[in-house]
Amino acid sequence: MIDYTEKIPNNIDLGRDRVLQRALEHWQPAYLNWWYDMGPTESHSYDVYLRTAISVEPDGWAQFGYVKMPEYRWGIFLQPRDEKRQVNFGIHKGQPAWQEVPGEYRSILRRIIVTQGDTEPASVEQQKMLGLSCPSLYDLRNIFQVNVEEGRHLWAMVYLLHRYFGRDGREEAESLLARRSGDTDNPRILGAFNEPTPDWLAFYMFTFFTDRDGKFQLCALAESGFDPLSRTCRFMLTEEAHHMFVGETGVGRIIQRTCEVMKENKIDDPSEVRATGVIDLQTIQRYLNFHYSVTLDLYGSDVSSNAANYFTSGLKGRFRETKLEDDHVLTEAQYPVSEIVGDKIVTKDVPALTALNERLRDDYIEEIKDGVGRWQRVIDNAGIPFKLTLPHKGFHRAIGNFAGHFISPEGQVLSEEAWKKREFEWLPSAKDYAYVQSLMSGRVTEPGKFANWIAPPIRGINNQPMNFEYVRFN
Ligand code: BYC
Repeated sequence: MIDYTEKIPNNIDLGRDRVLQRALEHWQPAYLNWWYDMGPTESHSYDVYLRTAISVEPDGWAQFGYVKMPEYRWGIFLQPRDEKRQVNFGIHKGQPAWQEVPGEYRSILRRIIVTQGDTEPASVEQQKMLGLSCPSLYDLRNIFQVNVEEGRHLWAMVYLLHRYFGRDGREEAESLLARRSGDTDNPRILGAFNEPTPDWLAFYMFTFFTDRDGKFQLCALAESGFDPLSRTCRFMLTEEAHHMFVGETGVGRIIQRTCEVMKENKIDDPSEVRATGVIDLQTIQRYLNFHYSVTLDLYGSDVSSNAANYFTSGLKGRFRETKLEDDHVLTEAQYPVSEIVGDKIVTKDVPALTALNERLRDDYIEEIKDGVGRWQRVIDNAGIPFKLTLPHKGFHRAIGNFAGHFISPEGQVLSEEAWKKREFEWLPSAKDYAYVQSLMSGRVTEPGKFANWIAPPIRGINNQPMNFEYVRFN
């Protein structure tokens, strides 16, 4: 059980490490200032029906109740230690898992933790304004839950920086509160975290596609030989599942509502569909293309010596590393990656060690396919002949072998001119964004009511009725 009477709730016996406790208590007000400044707009006095972790045990960690978000009990929770755990891959395979940072890997480990940590506040910043246009109290509560948990994930990484990296860790922790999503002078580290999330369709796409990158990266870090990182990520993963649920069901409910309206009115022309105040399936496809492609970039270059180093040193594993049946060293293995030769996409084998980013991206794509298949079923069940498709892996990429090339969603290599001509058949245009945002000009706050462009969920949060007052505005 977690003791919530402490200033910083934790299950790491923080009270016994005065230096660390003081450092974190010093960071805490800076974090709160950041939250007041960059957290959800106008939300500080709302009572929100949130879930809070009360223990790290798998079956009993969630407690629901009304909380004012600035009073949310952000804290430090690690999965319990397994004394027998080893480094399970790379050149240190078989050694006991590290409880302290191995000196020779200090700087790369810090870099991984900082990159991970940086995404968490970034996503809160990206979503800052969305509460003002929520489609229901249910959805408003869900975005707030996602936001406070991203805040906690920042705490998770800041704990590691403070506890294991001394002064430069403390400096990095401060920088995590100083960078800003989309800022020209001091942006967030990774590309997708500087893109705006301007509306709720973008938010649901983000939580479906980009939070799932979070899941896969956390799974890879949960395999780390640096045990505190592994234990932290394992607990973070339990929170991540809800974020992807919000994204998948959010997009699914938008699709469902569109299909209902198309059927009712016997229409399929996008402009007629728009005239009824819902989002046409073509626009949903363009948003999908955008969020999928910018998220694929988050896995880094297809061939990466950084990724090989992370693995060989035992710092970052593969997805489900310990379940894989091979030598976990990969000095001999090969892995296929794509590249462009002339006007063709060709596949060639490269040393598997250098292709670990690509491999994780491929694991991710498999899971994405299933989710998109579930959206497709909503359309099929309505009897509408429309196919949602995942664009080719090389479409609209800015990192890796496809960067600088112009690939169509079907996977043809085009000239820049030919691609640009069709860009807004494939990606949302300013007009698409303007239309989607025109539907979301105000918020729906009556309990049990939903905006016209989205279907209600199947059930409420924590089995509450649909007309439950998930947020009280005071
Ligand atoms: N944007 O060797 P490469 C989440 C840089 S999401 C900008 O391929 P590497 C969440 C790279 O830094 C998960 N720059 O890179 C989701 C490098 O720079 P230098 C976040 C990029 O290191 C929703 C250069 O390009 N966690 O949790 O193999 C809501 C060469 O690249 C990008 C992590 O990412 C980019 N997209 O791979 C909230 C895990 N990609 O050295 C939260 C930690 C690459 O030339 N991060 N670059 O200056 C990592 O493991 C790795 O840093 C990456 C990149 C997989 C991201």
